[in-house]
Formats: sequence, structure tokens, C-alpha cells
Amino acid sequence: MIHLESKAQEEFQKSLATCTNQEIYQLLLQLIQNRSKHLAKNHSKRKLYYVSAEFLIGKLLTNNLLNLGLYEEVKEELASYGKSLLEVEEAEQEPSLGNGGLGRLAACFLDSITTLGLNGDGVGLNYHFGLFQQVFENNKQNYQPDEWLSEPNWLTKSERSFEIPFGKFTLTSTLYDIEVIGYHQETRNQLRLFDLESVTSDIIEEGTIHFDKTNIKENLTLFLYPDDSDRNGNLLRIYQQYFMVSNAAQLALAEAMERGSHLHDLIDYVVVQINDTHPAFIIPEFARLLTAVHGMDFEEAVYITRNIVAFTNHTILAEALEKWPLGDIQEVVPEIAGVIEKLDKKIKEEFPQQPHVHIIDKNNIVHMARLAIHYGFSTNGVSKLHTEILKENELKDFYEIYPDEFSNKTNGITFRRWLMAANPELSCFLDEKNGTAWHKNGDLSALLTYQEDTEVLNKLYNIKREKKEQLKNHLERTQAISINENSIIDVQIKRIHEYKRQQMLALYIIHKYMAIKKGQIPQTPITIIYGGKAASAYTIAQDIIHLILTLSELIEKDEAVRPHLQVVFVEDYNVSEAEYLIPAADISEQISLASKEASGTGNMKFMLNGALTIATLDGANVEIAELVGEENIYTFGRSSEDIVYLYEVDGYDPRYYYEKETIQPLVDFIVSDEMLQLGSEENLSRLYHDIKNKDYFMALIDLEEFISAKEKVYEDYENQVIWQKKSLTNIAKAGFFSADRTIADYNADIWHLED
Ligand code: 26Q
Repeated sequence: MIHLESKAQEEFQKSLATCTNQEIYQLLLQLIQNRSKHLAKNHSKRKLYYVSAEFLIGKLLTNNLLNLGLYEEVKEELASYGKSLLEVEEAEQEPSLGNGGLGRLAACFLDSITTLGLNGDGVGLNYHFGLFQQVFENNKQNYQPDEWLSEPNWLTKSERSFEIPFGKFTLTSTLYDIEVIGYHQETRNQLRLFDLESVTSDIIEEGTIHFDKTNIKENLTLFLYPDDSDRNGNLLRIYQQYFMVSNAAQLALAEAMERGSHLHDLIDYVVVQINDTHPAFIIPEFARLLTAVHGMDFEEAVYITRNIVAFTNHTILAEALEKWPLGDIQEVVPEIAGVIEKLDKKIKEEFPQQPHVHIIDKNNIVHMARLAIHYGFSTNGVSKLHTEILKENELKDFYEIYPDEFSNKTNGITFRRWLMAANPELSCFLDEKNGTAWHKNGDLSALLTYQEDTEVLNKLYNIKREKKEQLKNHLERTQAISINENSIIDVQIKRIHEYKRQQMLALYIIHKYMAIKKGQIPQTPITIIYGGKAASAYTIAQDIIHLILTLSELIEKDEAVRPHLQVVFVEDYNVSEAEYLIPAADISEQISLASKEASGTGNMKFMLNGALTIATLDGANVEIAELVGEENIYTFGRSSEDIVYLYEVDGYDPRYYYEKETIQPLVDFIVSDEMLQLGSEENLSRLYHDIKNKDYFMALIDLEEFISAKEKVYEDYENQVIWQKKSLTNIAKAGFFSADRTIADYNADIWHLED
């Protein structure tokens, strides 16, 4: 028994019944922290360090209670005092220590690593401000600082501290830990977040997200780089990265020595997975520490480093591959610049005729992915298609040099958060039908036996209905948005990027708006919901947000259209919003330009919650389509081969598509009188000209096929028996996308940790 009531008396001298949700949150946080202290730390010899600039962990209360097996008990005790656990959860602020997919993946991985009983910690930075909070004003995105570090929180200060030697000064780090609790698991791991005592929010300009970027001692861990592939490289980011990896490397060495390593055998003790290239400076840092601090000779240090670091690539967008001027690295950490030059020299000696594999190019630019591939022992992509493209195109030269070091590890998601916590209704139903083994092994395939069972199909319909009502209430309460719970819920939630083609869905909305105006009324009303933030320096992405918000207003104000079509842009989309949106969705929009989305993980979360996917054959969509079969997914659009070819020969001219009579009116509508009356001429016409003349990510190339595919999806929705059967198949086949499977694969092929 937990006896929250006596804890309330002890802590606040009053009954649970009169505690505020904030007070109850505090009690539960203490309870969880006490319980987790009793879980053993994993002391296996070999340990994984998952180093990442982002950990988008989301709220922890519900997940931790669930993983500790306390959720039901706590919920019931609270209810008996008239309190709701759901409302208590709202007292917790979400730590937004990540931009998007890569950060959320790291968080899912920590859950699975721990659940599988593996010895592995996450290592990153304790940003004082997470990703900016998005507020809409005049149909545009605005920014507010996200100060998440209020008391109480999940951090505990550790005794560890390291000296980080920058060129101009040495800084002393502090370390905060967050306990990572696995699902029904006796051992725990930690998320280790490094910080600096001298960092202060005093240097932020009042009410903005601007601060003095040169004042490193005061700003180093102040902000998460508010940037997702929008490459405004600057010195601060190098400072952050080096601070992160020097701490991570020193921690790994210190702990290995505590477990008995004499460093010459470090390979047996440590494996480091770097989440994209953001932590790639850990390679020269290991070489520096092993030689300059621990007296090893350079060749041995390089050999050891090369056998402990493994690299995951998350992008094939050339512009998102990290490159730093050597001069910038020299300015921040001259010693590391020196090590990189030595590492590069070896490569130049080995491959004199292949400038494309040199780490430092002829313009003195350091290519971080090249550093990671040459001096790591493993390179992996995050979906089958993505890995193939890496091997055949983007990283072909490297694949030819190191064919055995490349592998695929298709991403996954934790079913504990994305099904058990976010959709307890569906989760309990699956327990009833399939038993509970899927909580750990992810296998939901037994559900397939109910394909023809109308009672089961009916139940799935009712659960979706309930989740739509919960979403409706949530949006009403938190955003003053009213949606129709009887409508088709069609959702695109992800960072705003041209390659993800939110603008293509907007062009479809224009098409639908025009059709309704002409009297073609959808049988069931449609609600299209967007969510996502745009990097502050990414102008076209801001324009896309403006287009969607303006369209939303136009439709809202049109009494003839409003009953049939609604466009909603959820403000400040984050993990917690996703937990409401995904279980309520009928349709999952995964419409990136083929070859550009490395994997996607939202696609998996929707599938697991029974949404049907409309998708291009990109990233993990390809694997979803293979698993469910073509009758259970709506695919459309050009293939990745076609697109890769078009880029190679510069063979795309948007004018050709623009001039089609089906397309021109849709694009022109962006700058129509109706739109200009509500929206900003500057934003709308910039986007209009961009789509018409550049359209770098080819929104127009698939538009006609997309429109047909969407009409087919809406038509199919009308037969709910068939629809729910497809939905059931999607749920039943989602097991492959459990992050436990992904982590088991990483461990079998790359990490080799004991379990
Ligand atoms: C690069 C240079 C300078 C500054 C910032 C960056 C930067 C920051 C963040 C580049 C990329 C990111 C984030 C990338 C990301 O989230 N990628 C997504 O990773 C997911 C997990 O593998 C995939 O599912 C998505 O397909 C991929 O887009």
C-alpha cells in the first residue's frame, strides 16, 4: 500500500482531499524518487553511453508510475479522495529538451534500454530553457522562453564534476541525474545532464528568447539550439557540443576505471552511441584524454576510440549534415582542432585520391559525419530505405571502404508511453483480448484473429470515439478550440519543414474548400489538425504556418463551409499534445517527399493507435506498408529512386505542374483577395512565388496523386466495418515498431551488453 493520505498529512498537515494538484504532484514525485532508489543500479562490466544533444522525455509522472506498477493503485487512492490523476499530471511541466524526432527517439530508447535490463545511461545537457514555446499572434508564430526548471522537478544533483578545458578558459561542470525506470524492471539507469553553475537567465532580454551569444560562461547551457536542420552554425553550438562530449568522455573513463578498467582494456568496458553527429567531437576528445591525460600513445588511443564509438545517422538532407570551419574549432578548443588535423592526416594518407572522404576539405571545413564514420566502428541508418540510400548514394564512398560497418536499425517507439499511458482504453482492451505479454514483447498479432468479429470492430470504433471526445475536451479547456467529435480527425503533427510538405496538405485543403463551395459536401465532416514548430531562422516554414492559420480563419468565417471542414493548428505542439492527438486520430499524414524523411516515428505511434496512414513510400512508411499490405494503407506519389534521380539531373521544374488546370487555381488561391484580406501579403506572396518557381521539395509533383488518395481515404471512412478492420490490422502489425525490438537489435549487432 502507498498511503498517500498519510504522506499528505506528514508533508502538508492536511488531507489529500484538500491538497492542490501541485501538492499531490510533489508527493508523487517524492514517492517515485524513493522507490527508484531501491531499484539496483546496473553494475555490469560493459556499459553503454547514449550521447545526445536532445532528450525529449515528455512528462515523467504517469510513465514512471506505470513502469513501477503503481499507476492503478495511485489512481484509485486519489479518486477515493476526490482527486484525478489526470489533473495532477497537468501540474507537471514538460521538459522540452529536444526539437523533434531525434530527441524523442533518444527518450524512447532510454525506456527500452532500461526495460531490457541493459546497463546504459543517456548523456546530454541540462538546458535551462527547452525549445521555445510557440504562440500564435496575427496568424504567425511567435516565441516565448520555455523555463521548465521550476521546483519540484526530477533532477537530483550528483557529486560528479569535471574540468572542461576550452581554449580561453577552463570551466567546471556540475551533473544532474534523472532516474530512468524500466517497465517492471529491477535495475535502473540514469539520464545524466551536465550543466554549469555560472549559467544565468539574467542575460535574457526581457520577454524574448534573445541573449548575449558571446558570454559563454553565462549562456553555455541556457538554451537548446532552437534549430532542426536549419544550419545557422555558430561558436556557441561548438561550445555546447564540446562541453557535452568532454563531460561524457570523462564520465565514461572515470566509471570504467571504477569498474576495474586500466584503460588499455577500455573496449571491454565502454560503448558510446552518438545520436547523429552532434556529439561527434567525442572522438577527438577520447583521443585527447587517453593521450594527454592518461599518457597512452596516440596510435593506441586512436585504436581504442575507433572501437568504442558508434554513429547513428538521422538525415540525408545535405544541408543538415554538420560542418564546422576548422578556424571556429580552433578558436573554441585548439587542442581538439589539433587532434582532428592528426586524424584527418591519417585519412588523407590512406585515401589520397578521394577528397570526398577527407575529414577536412580543401576549404578547411570539418565534415562531422566523415569524422564519425572513419573513427567509429559502426554507422547505422534508421529505416531500411534510409540505410539503402546512405549506402547507395549519400555515403556510397564510405560504404565501399567499410562495407561491414554499415547496418540498418529501424526506429521504434515505446509502447508504454504511446499505448499504455496515452491510450489506456485501447491498452486494456488489448489486454482483454491478447493478454499482457505484449507490454514487454510488443507482439499484438493475436488481434488478427478478431478481424471478422463485429463486436471487436465495434469496440475499436467506440474507443476511437472516446479518444476524440477527450481530445475535444482537452482542446476546449487548453486552447479554446472547439472541434466536432463526430468528424473525421485527420492529423499532421511534426516539425514544420518543406520536405515534410505541410504545404501540400494545405493545397489539398484549398482544393476541398473550393469543392465544398461548389456544393460537393463531404459525407462526414472533416477536421484537419496540424501541430508543429518552425525553426526561427526558417522563413518559408514560418510562411507555411501563416498560410495554414490564415486558411483556418477563412474557413472558420465561411458559414457554408464551416460545418463540413475545419482546419486547426494546435498551438505549442509537444509530447503531451501528441499524447492527446495520436489516440484520437483516424488518419495519419506521412507525406514527405520520398527519400527525405529518414524514418519518422510519429507514423508508428499513429499506427499503434489504430489510425490509417496516407503516405509516400518514404522512411519507415515503406516498412509499415510491407507489414500491413497495400489494402491497409494509402500510398501515393513518386518513388525515392525517381526523386533521387530528379535531384541528380536537376530535372524538376515546378512550372510544369503549376500550369496544370487542376493545380494552378490551388496555388493561385494563396494570394487570392480572400486570403490577402485576412493574411499578410509579405508571407503569402513569398510562399506563393517559392512554390511556383522553386518548390525545392516538390510539393507540386505529387499533388494530383495526393488529392486522389485523400478522396479515396475519406470515401473508405464511410464504411466503418471495413475501416475498423484495416485499423485492427494496423494495430496488430505494429509490434515490429516497439523500441524494445530496436534496442535488442542495437545490442545484438553493435553494443554487445550483457542482459
Ligand atoms: C544541425 C546542424 C546545426 C544545428 C542543428 C542541427 C540539427 C539539429 C537537430 C540537425 C538535425 C536535428 C534533428 C534531426 C531529427 O530530428 N531527425 C529525425 O530523426 C528521427 C529519428 O531517427 C527520424 O525519425 C526522422 O525521420 C528525422 O528527421
